[in-house]
Amino acid sequence: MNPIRLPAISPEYPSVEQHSQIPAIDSLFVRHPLNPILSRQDWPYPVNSVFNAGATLLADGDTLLLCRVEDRRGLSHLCAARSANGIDGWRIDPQPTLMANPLAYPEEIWGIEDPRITYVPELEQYAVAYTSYARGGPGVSLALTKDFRSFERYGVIMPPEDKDAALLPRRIGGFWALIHRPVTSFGAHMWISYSPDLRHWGSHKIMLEARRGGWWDANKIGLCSPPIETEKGWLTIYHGVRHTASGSIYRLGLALFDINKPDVCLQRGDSWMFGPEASYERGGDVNDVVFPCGQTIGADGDTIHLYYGAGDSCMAMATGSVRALLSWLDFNSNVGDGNVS
Ligand code: BMA
Repeated sequence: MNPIRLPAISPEYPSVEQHSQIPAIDSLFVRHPLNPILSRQDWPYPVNSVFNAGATLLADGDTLLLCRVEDRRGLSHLCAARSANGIDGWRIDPQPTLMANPLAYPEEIWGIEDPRITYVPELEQYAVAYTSYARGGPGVSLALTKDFRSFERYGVIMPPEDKDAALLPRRIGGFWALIHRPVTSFGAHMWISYSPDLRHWGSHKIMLEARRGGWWDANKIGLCSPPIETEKGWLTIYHGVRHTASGSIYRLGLALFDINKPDVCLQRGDSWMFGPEASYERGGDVNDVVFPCGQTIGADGDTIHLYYGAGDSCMAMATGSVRALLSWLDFNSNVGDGNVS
């Protein structure tokens, strides 16, 4: 029998002096006082809920949220909201921006969900990776757009069961790279796949595994917002799901991947660093869910505006710092033992 390996607390437990420099876990992301920033009451047409929006900064400086909007049949479409400050004064498209089109795309018969937006300089377009939902389960679809008014649809690029996908903003070793979360008999883990043309995908590699047992990310994990490119690597926020007697809890963790080999995990936080606490996160159509699909980075290159769906009902925002997240990871990650599950 193999010896039992206990997860270490930290590679080197910090000294008292170092301790004062470690960002406190509860201050890594600070909720905006105006939360929730968007909900169904704001919508120009009748809907059930507004959540899990992709986010980006537009060329004119506006923040765009491409929201998942669930109608009162229970089916979702995407609708754009634009704001000068990313907090209020939202201008919401008067009609759905991107609707499921099941005649042309039967994989969308039960709607489209959870978009992640990546601006791709080489294409001078935004790539929107979203979940398309049909009888076979959820799959990953892709569309390109210049303006969030017209879209070039690529259809399903990863068959069911797969979701939580985002494109990296540039080629890696000459190939486009897509992070996604297939579910296999082996579990619900994060994978990365490569393509020469955004249509044909291969060289699939596992990036990060769900842990097991009592861990907060024991039952499923998936990418949240698209990774942030930093000089230390791809800084990546992911969600972890823990099943409990009263349902699932969706919380957020942090990992850092090699800039040239994004399937190589350099650091992974042991603890979750943001979880459902506010009333709009603890109660909703689905309780105890924080689910970011996008962020914008401030003009200082450091401030993160993390946009997240709360309780599958509304949109909220929390502010963080790239530097603080990287520094927290330095003291709170264990790649070797962090994968002990
Ligand atoms: C996931 C996705 C998300 C949703 C979350 C919590 O599987 O379907 O859209 O927010 O569950 O219900």
